[in-house]
Amino acid sequence: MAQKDEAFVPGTLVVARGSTVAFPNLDRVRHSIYSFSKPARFEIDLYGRDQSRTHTFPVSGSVALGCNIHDKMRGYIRVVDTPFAGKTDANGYVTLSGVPAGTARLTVWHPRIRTPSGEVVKQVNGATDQKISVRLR
Ligand SMILES: [Cu+2]
Repeated sequence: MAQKDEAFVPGTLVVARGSTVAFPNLDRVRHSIYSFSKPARFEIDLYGRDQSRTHTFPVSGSVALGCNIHDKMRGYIRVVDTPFAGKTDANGYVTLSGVPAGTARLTVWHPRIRTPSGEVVKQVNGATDQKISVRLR
């Protein structure tokens, strides 16, 4: 999750629980990244150009990132405990391969979904549901 032109790049990252994420600073200015989100509360002291820091995410959930210096910087890390996860493309599509047959819970998360968890959950069947659409209000 780089910082470039005073923004997080990519703005949203999906990682497996237990992953360590690098935060390389590609800007000339210094950044100080923090999160107040329940799955990962942390703060990284100021660091400068071409330096990097890392943080490990042992708890699944949604993590909103900010920068103590640049208020407008927003980034998101979705920590998942399933191999069947992914980030949608610009059109809102994602392909999950190898999903086993049987019922499953499909969770869609977006920082601007207006539910307390930012999630919409749908029961699906891995054997028969080939294309699933979830309408977000
Ligand atoms: Cu910053």
